[in-house]
Amino acid sequence: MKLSYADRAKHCKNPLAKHLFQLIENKKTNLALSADVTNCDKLLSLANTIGPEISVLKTHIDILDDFTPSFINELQKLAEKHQFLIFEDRKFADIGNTVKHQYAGGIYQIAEWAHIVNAHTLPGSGVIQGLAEAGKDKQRGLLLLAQMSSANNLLTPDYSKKTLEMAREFDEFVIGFIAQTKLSDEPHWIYMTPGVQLSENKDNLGQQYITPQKAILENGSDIIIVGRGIIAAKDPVSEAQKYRKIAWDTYLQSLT
Ligand code: 5BU
Repeated sequence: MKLSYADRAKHCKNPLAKHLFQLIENKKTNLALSADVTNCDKLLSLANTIGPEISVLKTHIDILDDFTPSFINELQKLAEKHQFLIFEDRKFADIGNTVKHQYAGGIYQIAEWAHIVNAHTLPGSGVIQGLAEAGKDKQRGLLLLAQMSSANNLLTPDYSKKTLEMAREFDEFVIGFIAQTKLSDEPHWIYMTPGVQLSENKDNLGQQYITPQKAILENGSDIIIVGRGIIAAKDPVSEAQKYRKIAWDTYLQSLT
C-alpha cells in the first residue's frame, strides 16, 4: 500500500522535506505554481491570489525585468500568509565553488529566501557539496534534475539512475527530484513534475505536457508543477482550483 504524505514525512532526514510533506497534507494541495511572469507586481499578484491553492511557488528570479531586493520581502510575506514554500528553479550546473557563490551571493542571494532550489548532476557531486555548504545550515532543500519534460533532452535512463545514486550520498540536503516518473520506492524522496497540463500537448519550443492523472497515478509523482496551464488561462484562480482538485483527488485515488 502507498504511504500518505504525512507518513512519508516521518522518513525524511531533511527538516524542510518533512515540513513540505506535512504542509501538503495539512493544506491538502499537491499543486505547485510556476509563476513565470517578467514583472514583480504580476508575480506578487499571482502569489496572493493563487497562494491559497498551492504548496509550492516556483520562480525564475532572473526573468524579472524590474527586480529589486524589496520584492523578496513582499514575496516572503505572501509565502508566510498563504503557507507555501518558495522554489527558485535556478538549475545550478557548475563546479561546487561557483554554484556556492551563485546560490549565496550576487544580486539575488537565493539562499536567503528560496526554501528549495534545484541542480543538474552533470558536473558531478561537487555541485551538491557546494550548494550544501551555503544552504544546509539554513535548512534549505535541494532537488536534483533526474529527467526533463523537453523533447530530445539528454537525460538518459542511465543518467537518471546515477542521479538517484548521487542523491543517496547527500540525503540530508537533497530532498528529491525533478522528474517525469518516480525513480525508486524510498518514501523520503519528493518528486516534482513540470510539463503538466490538462491535455497532452506541446508548445512550439520543445515543451511536452502530460496530464496530472498520468503524472501522479501512472508515473508516481508527488507534486505537479503547472505554469501556463494556469497563468495563461482566462481566470487563473479558478483554473488553479481546477488543477488543485484534480491533483488531490488523483493522489487520494493513488492511495487506494
Ligand atoms: P509551463 O508553462 O507549465 O510549460 O512551465 C513549466 C515550468 O517548469 C517552466 O518554468 C520551466 O522552466 C520548468 N521546467 C520544465 O518545464 N521542464 C523541466 O524538465 C524542468 C523545468 Br527541469
